[in-house]
Amino acid sequence: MANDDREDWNRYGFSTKAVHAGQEPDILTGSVSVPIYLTSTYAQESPGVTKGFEYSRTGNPTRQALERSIASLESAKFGLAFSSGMAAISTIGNLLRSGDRILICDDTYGGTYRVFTRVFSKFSIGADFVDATRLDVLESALKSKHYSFLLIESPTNPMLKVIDIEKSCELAHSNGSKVIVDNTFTSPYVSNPLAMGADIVVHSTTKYLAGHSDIIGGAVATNDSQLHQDLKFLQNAVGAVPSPFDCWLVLRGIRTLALRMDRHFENALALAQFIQKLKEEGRVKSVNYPGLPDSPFHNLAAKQMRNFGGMLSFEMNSKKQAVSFTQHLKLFTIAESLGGVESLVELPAIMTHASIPEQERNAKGVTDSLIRISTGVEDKQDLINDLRQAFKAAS
Ligand code: P1T
Repeated sequence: MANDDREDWNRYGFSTKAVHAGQEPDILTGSVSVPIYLTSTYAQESPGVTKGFEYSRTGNPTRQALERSIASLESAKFGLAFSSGMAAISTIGNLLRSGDRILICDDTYGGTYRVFTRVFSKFSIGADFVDATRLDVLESALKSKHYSFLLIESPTNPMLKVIDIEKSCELAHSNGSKVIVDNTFTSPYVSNPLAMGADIVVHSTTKYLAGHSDIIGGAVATNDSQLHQDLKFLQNAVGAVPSPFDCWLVLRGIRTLALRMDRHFENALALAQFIQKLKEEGRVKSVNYPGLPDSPFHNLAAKQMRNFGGMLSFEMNSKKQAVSFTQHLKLFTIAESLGGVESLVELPAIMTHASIPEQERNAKGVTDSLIRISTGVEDKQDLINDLRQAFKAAS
């Protein structure tokens, strides 16, 4: 199919959309892989007469393909791509004016906490944090002040708490706030927040969407044409856009997203069950994974997620033991980030969430002995064996 032939991909299943939407054969050459348009500018027939593109910060055909793909995966009318997840979040933050406030779920990526408490705060934009897993607490926070936006992650990073997206959206909307859902941890295969009432979905495409730990990128999707116009204006005005090559890498990753997410889940569940047994033996303090039947978030997760995802965290008995455990792992790389084909392990208190003051971290359960795992797509028995030997060596 030629790429000006706008097929309505929404009639198809997720995997079909992931392979085809935005990635139709090139209309000029038939190229089956989306061409990488490495150009900053475009020849104009006469001043102001273009073929739809004038300058690559404003628009680029490879980026446009990615934006169409992301929109289709989130069943959204509009998609926009950015140079990082933080660039996408910061561009959304630029919708706020001095004096406005944003309410954010209290267990959130450290960079999101940092940009609102240390950057947007300089422009008198207020940020408050709330345990949005508790709807009564969320409701009274929403009523206490006017918030332009509620920003939530579900499951949260790194405690894997699940927030009721549909009910949060109802509460926010009835109190005059719009809802942004950071869908990075699940990917659009596992959860579609716009269908649950969210106004904006944001992604760090660095993670599951690209899937191979080789780029930094971000994306936004919405059905609201005013929000889309405002964000598109900011995308060009602020200029935090991805390179065409990075867009192409995300497009390539997206084609196998469904396959990878099924395997990430299968492996994460096996690891969580293994760690749960260690907890029963008293060798681990707690394990956070919504796929475990005794997780307090299990029923809600089963209702609003296609599967329980590839992320889990657990608390060991001491920081020393936690550090030693990570050092003894052979297949899990000690590294920040998540969502790649390879398994990663990290200590949020020292690594991804170090920007959150210690007292606040501890109050959220992000203690020095908390370990977070991003489960890769390796053979699950090899991963379990690796955990077993590292636990033994660290105890
Ligand atoms: O790293 P970047 O592409 O800018 O994305 C930021 C971001 C946004 N939202 C969530 C939920 C995230 O987890 C991240 C980045 N997170 C990590 C690097 C991490 O290891 O948790």
